[in-house]
This record gives sequence, C-alpha cells and structure tokens, in this order.
Amino acid sequence: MTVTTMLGLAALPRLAAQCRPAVPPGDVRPGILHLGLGAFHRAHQAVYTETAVAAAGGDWGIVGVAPRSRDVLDRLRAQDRLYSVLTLGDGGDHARAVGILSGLAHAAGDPYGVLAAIADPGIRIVSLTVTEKAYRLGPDGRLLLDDELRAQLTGAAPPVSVPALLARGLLARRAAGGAPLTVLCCDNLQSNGPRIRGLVEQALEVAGAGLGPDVAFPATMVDRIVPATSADHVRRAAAALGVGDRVPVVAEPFHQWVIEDRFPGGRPDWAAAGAILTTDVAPWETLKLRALNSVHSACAYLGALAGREMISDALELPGMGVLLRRFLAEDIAPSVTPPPGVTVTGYGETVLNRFANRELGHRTHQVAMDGTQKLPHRLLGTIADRRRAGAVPVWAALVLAGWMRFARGYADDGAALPLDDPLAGRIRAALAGQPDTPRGLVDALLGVHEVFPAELAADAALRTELIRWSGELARHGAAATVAAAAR
Ligand code: CS2
Repeated sequence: MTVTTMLGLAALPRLAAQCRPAVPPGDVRPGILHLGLGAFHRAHQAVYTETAVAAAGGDWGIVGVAPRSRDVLDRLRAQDRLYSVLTLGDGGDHARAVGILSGLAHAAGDPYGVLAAIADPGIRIVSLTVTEKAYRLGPDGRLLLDDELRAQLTGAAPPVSVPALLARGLLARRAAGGAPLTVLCCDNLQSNGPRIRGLVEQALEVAGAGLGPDVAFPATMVDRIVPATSADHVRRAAAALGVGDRVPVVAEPFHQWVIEDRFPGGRPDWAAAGAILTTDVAPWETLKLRALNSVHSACAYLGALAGREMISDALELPGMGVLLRRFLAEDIAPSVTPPPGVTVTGYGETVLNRFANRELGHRTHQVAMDGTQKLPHRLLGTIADRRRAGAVPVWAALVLAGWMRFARGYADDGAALPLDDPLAGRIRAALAGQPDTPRGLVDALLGVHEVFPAELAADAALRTELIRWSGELARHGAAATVAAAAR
C-alpha cells in the first residue's frame, strides 16, 4: 500500500524551496479576520498578505471564517491550516504552499465566537469574500430585510448571516473599547466600500444603534481568475508540490489588487506584494466589472447555450472574438472612464487572452451561476448609462438576452442547464406566468423587480432589442446567432 504524505507542518521539509510558504506557518499573529474561506480568497488576498508580511513584517495573520459549510475548514485543520496555490498556464504548473492562516472559525456553528473575534483589538481588519448574494441587497442598494434577518440583528436569533455578523460584531467591538477597524469588501460589487457601509448602517439601525467613528470601509478592486478545483487539479497540485493536498486552489498567473488606502487600524504592506494603494478605486472597479466580468458572463451564457463546457471553448465559437470586441468598443468603452494610461480596448485584449487560458478549466456553468446577483453590477450599469446617452447597447442586450434564455433551463440542444441562483424560484414563477415566446420571456424577466430597476424595465427600446435577440437565439441557437452577429 502506498501512503501519500499530505501537506501539513511535518511535510514542509519535503517541499522544494520554491514551494514552501513565504512565512513560517503559525508564527504570524492574527490581525485580519476574513469572512469567506472560498478558493478566491485563498488564491488572492491570502497570497498578497503572506507576500507582504514576508517582505515587510507585521502581525497580519488571517483568521479564516467559513460562513456555512465546514468542509474546507475541516480539511484545512487536518493540514495545520496549510494549503497550496497551483498556478496554471505559465509554461507549466507551479505550486506554492501558503502559511498565512493563523486561525480558523465556523460562523454557522459558532457565531458568537466570530463576534468575539471581531471585538478583539488584535484584529484590525475584517475582510470579506462571500459572493454578491450574501449581502442581501436589493436593486436600490438597500438591505432586503425579512423577519429572520431582523431577528438576527436584534439578538433574537443567532447572527449567522453576513449583515448580522458585521453589525453585531461591530457592536461587540464597541462594547469592548472600540479599537479602530477597517471593513474591506473584496467582492465584485459596484462601489463595494460605500455600499457595504450603507448596508452596515442600515443593519445597525435595525439593531437600534449607529456606526461608530473609527470604522472605515475602503473600496477595492480584486482580480484573479480562480476556477473551482477539480479532481484533475488536485492530482496536478500533488504532482507539482511533491505531497498531497486536500484543499488546493488553482489560479491563473495574472493577479491585480487596487485598494483605497484608508485603514484606521493599519494594514499590511500590500504594496510590497504588488498591490496598488490609491485614493480612488472607482475607475478600476468600474473598468473591471464592466470590461472583464460582463465579458465573462457573455462567454458563460452564450457558451452554455451553445453547449460549450469551458470559458476557453466559448471564446472559440466562430465570431465570438469579433462580437466581444464590439461589445467592448461600442457599448462598454463609451460608458467607462478608465484609470490614466489604460484604454478599455487594450484592457479588453488582456482579458480575452486570460479567458483563452485552456489550462484553467473554468466552466461556463460556474460563471453563469447567480446571474440575478451579478448582472446588476457588471452589465446593467452599462445598459443604463448607454440608454441615458440615447444609444441602444446592442451587444449588451444580446448578453442580457443570453442570460434570459439560459434562465429557461435548456441549452440549444435541449440539454438541461442548471439555474443556480438565489432567485431561481422567483424566475421560474415569472416564466410560468408568460407564454414561452421571445416576447413572453423578456416581459417575464424584465418584471423581476429585484433585479431590474423600474427605469430599465419600462424602457421600450431596450425591450424591443431584447425581444429581437431572444427571437434570434430561439430560431438559430447561440452559436449561429454569434456567427451571424459578428459578420
Ligand atoms: C467571474 C469572476 O464567476 C464569475 O462571475 O466573472 O469570478 C471572475 O473570474 C473574477 O472576478 C476575476 O477576477
């Protein structure tokens, strides 16, 4: 029987020098509490933080909090909180173990332990990657309150949701002396800093309190493509590392982090790890959401309808490259003011190159999930801005029509498509109330007011364009529609 050595403190001497953590695991005292132990955090902020601490020091170990599932948590515990990042597509597989996790916690199992950790003055940053839906925001940017959330906020129920953990964590911190704190949202929300500040203020209001003075909510733009880890990735990580890993994460070589520099309790020297610290993140954030994430969604919905499994396959649909470049140049560029020295089309070329990375194995269905939560931030702003300027954003409308058709639940060959979305029930009910025609589809979904602001839902020119594209997609399928549109 062969016994594979698994990653853990005892296995570190077996790793090649370039695969070892940049800091001695367990040595760095905690300074950050991070909500959301998913692959993205472990391949992005955790790596930046470890590199920063290795270069410039500081007590900035990360306490990783899993909001719901214990799965990753238990596997990390079994490995002394070590995991590896496998970088794919840069002339071979490169693995590096990361040792910056200095603690682990489970919000659903021990919410009061998480509140106590937020109250601890040693923690000076609470960061988050919990995905769009966990913030429970409506289209007006306000918190969608229900009885359960109210109970969590007032203390009648355990605070297991993100808004409740934040609001009650801040109250606990104030009661413990109120040391300065930064709440750093690292999710793909437009204006993520101010938005989460508004959410916390509203949540505190329900709890009968206000926001204290020493809490900052800087905005940030995070970027790295991190697909879900597959069984093949696990094998490749073990081969590159030389020992087994139960929780590797995989990522593209590219990574970027732009951070508004407002940290009342201090911060790691992330600039030493290559992050951009600035006073104005907005141009980066809008550029990334509109010129990367929306193009990703275009590949996901049109690709999934055409039966393409991976984002890189979707990009190879005849005409797709031409169509996406038009989307970038004609709809997105006029609605975005990029940071100095950057052009939308130049940025878009980099994005298309990154999406073409076949090694990543990034599935269209993964990017397609949670459309109702993602599209308002990445696509609807472009559409609204172009409509206000008197233009009809033809390509953006095709992407939106692609999502609508995807939401019906069938690919063009009749195969089932998963509608993995917190509003799936609402979408199915809306579709059931209209005939299954292009017009019925568009009217049903534009009526989902949790997603579409009234201004867009009532826009006759947009509706006409959506019905036209839905008709094309219904008659010819996504592959032929893309090919014809690109001619
Ligand atoms: C993707 C993002 O799944 C998605 O919706 O568009 O996760 C994307 O890969 C990252 O934002 C890249 O930084």
